Amino acid sequence: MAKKDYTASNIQVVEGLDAVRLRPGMYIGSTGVRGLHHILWEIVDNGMDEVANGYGDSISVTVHADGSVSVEDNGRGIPVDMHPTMKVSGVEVVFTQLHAGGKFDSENYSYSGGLHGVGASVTNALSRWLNVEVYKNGTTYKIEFESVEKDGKVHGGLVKNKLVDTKEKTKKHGTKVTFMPDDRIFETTKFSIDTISRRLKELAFLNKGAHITLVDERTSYGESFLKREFYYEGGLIDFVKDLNEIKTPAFDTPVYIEGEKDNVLAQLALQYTDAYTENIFSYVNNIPTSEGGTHETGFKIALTRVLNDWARKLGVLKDKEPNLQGEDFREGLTAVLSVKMQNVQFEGQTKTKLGNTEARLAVESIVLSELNAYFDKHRAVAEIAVKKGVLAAKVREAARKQKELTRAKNSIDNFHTVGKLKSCTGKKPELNELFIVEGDSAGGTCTQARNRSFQAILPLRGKPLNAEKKRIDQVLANEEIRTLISALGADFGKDFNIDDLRYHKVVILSDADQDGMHIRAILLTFFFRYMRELITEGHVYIGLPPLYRISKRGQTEYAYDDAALEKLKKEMGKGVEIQRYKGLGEMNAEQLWETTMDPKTRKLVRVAIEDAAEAERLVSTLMGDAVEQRRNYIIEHANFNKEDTFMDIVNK
Ligand code: TTJ
Repeated sequence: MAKKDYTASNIQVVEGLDAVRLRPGMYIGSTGVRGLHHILWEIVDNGMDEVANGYGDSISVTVHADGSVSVEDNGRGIPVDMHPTMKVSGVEVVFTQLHAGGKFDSENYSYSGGLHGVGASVTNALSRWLNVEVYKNGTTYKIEFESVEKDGKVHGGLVKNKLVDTKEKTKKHGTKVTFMPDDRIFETTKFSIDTISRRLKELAFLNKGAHITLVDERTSYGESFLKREFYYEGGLIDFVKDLNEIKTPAFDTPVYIEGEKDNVLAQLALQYTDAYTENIFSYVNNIPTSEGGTHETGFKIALTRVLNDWARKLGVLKDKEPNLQGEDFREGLTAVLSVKMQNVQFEGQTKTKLGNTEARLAVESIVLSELNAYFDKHRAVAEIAVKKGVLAAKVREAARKQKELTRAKNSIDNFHTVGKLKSCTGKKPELNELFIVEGDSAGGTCTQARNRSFQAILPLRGKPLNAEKKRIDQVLANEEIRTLISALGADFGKDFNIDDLRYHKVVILSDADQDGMHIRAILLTFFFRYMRELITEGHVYIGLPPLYRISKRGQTEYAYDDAALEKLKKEMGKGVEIQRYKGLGEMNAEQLWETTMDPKTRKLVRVAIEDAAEAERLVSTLMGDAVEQRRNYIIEHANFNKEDTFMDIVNK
């Protein structure tokens, strides 16, 4: 950063931001990669807000070669004039006052609420340096902040330069913020292009017409840097189409409605597909609300009412028949709900659940009237939706009967697992591990190899069925699946209760071949669809058996991939004997314990879902009908073991 303007008169120590540096976790959750991206979202969201409010139409994010990032919008520019009570410029207030948000309300020069998070000052506090350029009134203004180290400590927070009129004339208008995340705070300061891309794409869907650009100057192809552009004319309609890309929609164009009530603006796009699950993605002020909340509740209530009314209007439901349940109208539904409002209150474990009661009332009323109006114009769509609901209700009834039947047969809860599950002796679920093993023979070896005080083995015979392609009653009819459900002890679907889980580590152990990969994908799909928390709470793991055994005169090593094999070959020199394992079955109990089951030496991959929309797409791709896409996907991501949005490798 340029230091030329520093003189005693125009530098000043920023106080108050020390609190953020002292306890970063309190403000951004963590100092890992998530926290790192959080300080970027803080800036991006502010620029995006300006665009979303119609004061600009583009925003660009550039990751520079030195690891810093710039975010630029073409909005009005943060105010540069003196704040009436704080006696410093608006820009300074935004970047130095905690809880000041990132924007001002232009009318009364008060902070505008509505944006999530903690404000741009937190990004400033957690950066080595940050500078802001404001283009306004034909002039470029600039202010720079820097953290200064003294005796190994960051001295008094940040040092800032005065806001200066650079005397540079410009026709531009807007705000550009560049910052370097502080490597003394973050475990990593490397921004992920995939993570940024995903968020910018989502923002482009949520704000139709916005031009969003991402440039990565760390990656170049010949002369040009990596560049991605996101722009969707259709907004939420395009979003739903994208989510359903590889599914089979029940009608061509997604339903789209919008409306405003009591200062709550709601936009909604939806489309049914032939899938059996419901996929609702909701947002408040562009922030994903993955735990749902009042706006989602309002939408669901209204959808159920409108469709029940139409079911009667169209004669699909007779007068004396009872109303259908909400869930019946959400089978195979893909919907995106985006709400914009003031004074947002977030609740829930991860603060991603909207709590404002007024949002429920407003969304309910908007959806009631607008969806009715839409169906008046598109009766065929109403009819498809209603008929799907009726079918879903029938299936639900069949599943209930099937479940009761199963329960009756299972008067002892463990009926299905007797003779199959080799349970462990330990009684503490936190310590217990369940290995789901492909095939009876590998299951037998695992049973010999295991430490029975905490490791249980469940061999699966043949392939369990693909949960993605089956209705719930068919899923339940499958013996292998029922065995699995009763072994885990926590029920499934709506009744799934993670507190009853008998094993806190559930390890899928299958061969490193096509078949093994398929079984793994099928099990993951089942968990994703019917026990999602098992994945989101981090209980699901994939065991990594070694691919090679390399031995030489009494010394034995294992390699888990080809690179490791090459390395070992070099290290061990000539005269080594290499055995390639084609499956778990080729290992004896001792080898299996040592390489795959012993917590001290084994490798496990924890299955993680970073992003719900991405995971949804991934699972549909892998397990749905779109054979071509699936093949491509499997080739691209051939081993599930690579670090990727779905998985995250842990060694334990
Ligand atoms: C507020 O009302 C007067 C005119 O300017 C409005 C404002 O604050 N605009 C604004 C802020 N546009 N862009 C920002 C902004 C952009 C980035 C990239 C980062 C931050 C913290 C704010």
